[in-house]
Amino acid sequence: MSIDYQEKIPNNVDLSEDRRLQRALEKWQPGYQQWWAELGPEESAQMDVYLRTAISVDPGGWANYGYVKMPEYRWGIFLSPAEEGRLVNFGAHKGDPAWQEVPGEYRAELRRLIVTQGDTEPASVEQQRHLGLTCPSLYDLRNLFQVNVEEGRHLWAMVYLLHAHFGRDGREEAEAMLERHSGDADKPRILQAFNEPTPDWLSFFMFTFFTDRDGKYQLASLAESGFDPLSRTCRFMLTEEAHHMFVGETGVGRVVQRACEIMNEHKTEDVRKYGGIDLPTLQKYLNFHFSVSVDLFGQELSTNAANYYTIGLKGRFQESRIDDDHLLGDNTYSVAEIKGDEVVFGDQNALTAINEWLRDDYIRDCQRGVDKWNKVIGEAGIDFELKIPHRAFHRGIGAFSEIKATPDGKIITEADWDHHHSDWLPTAEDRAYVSSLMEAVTEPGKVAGWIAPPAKGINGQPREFEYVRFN
Ligand code: BYC
Repeated sequence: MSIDYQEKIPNNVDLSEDRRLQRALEKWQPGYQQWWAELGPEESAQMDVYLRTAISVDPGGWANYGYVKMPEYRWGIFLSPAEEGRLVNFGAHKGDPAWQEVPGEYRAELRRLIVTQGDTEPASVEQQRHLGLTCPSLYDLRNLFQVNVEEGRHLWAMVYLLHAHFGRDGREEAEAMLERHSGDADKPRILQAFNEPTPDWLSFFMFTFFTDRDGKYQLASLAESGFDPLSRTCRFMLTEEAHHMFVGETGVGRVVQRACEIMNEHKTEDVRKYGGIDLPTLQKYLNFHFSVSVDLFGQELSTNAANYYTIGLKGRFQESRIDDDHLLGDNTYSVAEIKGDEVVFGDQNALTAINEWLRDDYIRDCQRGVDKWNKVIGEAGIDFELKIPHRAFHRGIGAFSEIKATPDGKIITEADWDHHHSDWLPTAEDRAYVSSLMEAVTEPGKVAGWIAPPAKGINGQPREFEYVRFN
């Protein structure tokens, strides 16, 4: 399925056959471009960036690499190929043909899911807009920009659904995507993690590891949707998302590696003295980004989530691979809750526990990445283990937002929390230290002293390739 690049809006949905829709999207396009110019990557308009662009949605061979000025990036609408005879595969409509149009009775729920998903995409671009000025290498700068243009495209993906399937209120929602802004006092982004600043590159790598991974799990659940256009859109988005998590995993991995090198070279734990980021500081950043990201799965017990499932709009991760009836009427699921001053697990109705189920899948996936970082530490012969904090730690959503807990999951008093939280979360001083390391390194092949060089270049290019030209 090739993509039509002759069109003003590249697409593989035969946009030119639907003049009204095409005109509506072409009307939205200048607002998007203006938003990119104002709130996209700072001072980047003149740069030539070695980016990949989708040229087809077929597996393998979809990406084309070349220099692009970001304002000229060909943002467009790409859906994975339709699966003939696809059925709704869970909930009350299980076995019905998947919907090609919005089922009228579920319009509000569907719109809400699409708007929440869409809102995160431009939010992340806004959060990361200053980072280019302090890139640790051209390789990293290019990766940041690749992530940014793809998040921009993910906004297009959701705006297309709103325009194509929700009429006037869809168009209004599409406008509102460009009116809310990350951290804005009056019109903030919808989910809290997307209102937190991403002030430095360590935060960026943690964000792409932990928060983009929430994106993976949410998109995978929406890819199961009985609403076929949403499913197809999300399936293609997932192929792009994989690179973002690669950036996070290898980014943090390289910071870990550099810390270990400094420790071994100088036989010291005082990594900061030699311009690195010490492992305890990495642990604090990890604690912060993990806890903010697990909030994104919603409440442990959610009637919203049960409803989305029952009406066939949002499934579980890899729904069809799960061996059960895909209705979940009588099933139970083990959910963490507070009993007295302890966190215990108890069986709950599986339908209302869908958010927690997805959170569990997510936590297991995070652990796999953290294990890789620990392998780097182990291989350096250093006795230290990075740990994912307990799900009760530092929560803003759900049952645990009512209490204070240690990273091990022990419930503590407010006074104990006040006394200890600076041991667990980055302090102003930690952030100031990390921020003091952020200075742009823009000579091809050179890398800042706080991070190890990447294992290899992009698309078979050498590490010293000029991934960004400043002009
Ligand atoms: N912040 O019943 P509950 C990505 C609200 S990231 C603020 O548990 P539900 C990306 C909730 O709205 C993926 N409010 O909620 C990553 C509800 O409000 P009402 C984004 C929150 O609906 C990196 C109330 O609390 N995609 O793609 O089951 C870079 C009760 O909660 C939050 C999606 O999120 C929160 N964290 O679950 C770029 C998928 N959590 O009804 C991109 C679509 C809950 O009382 N969204 N609330 O007014 C959803 O599926 C659901 O909205 C959620 C929440 C899973 C987020």
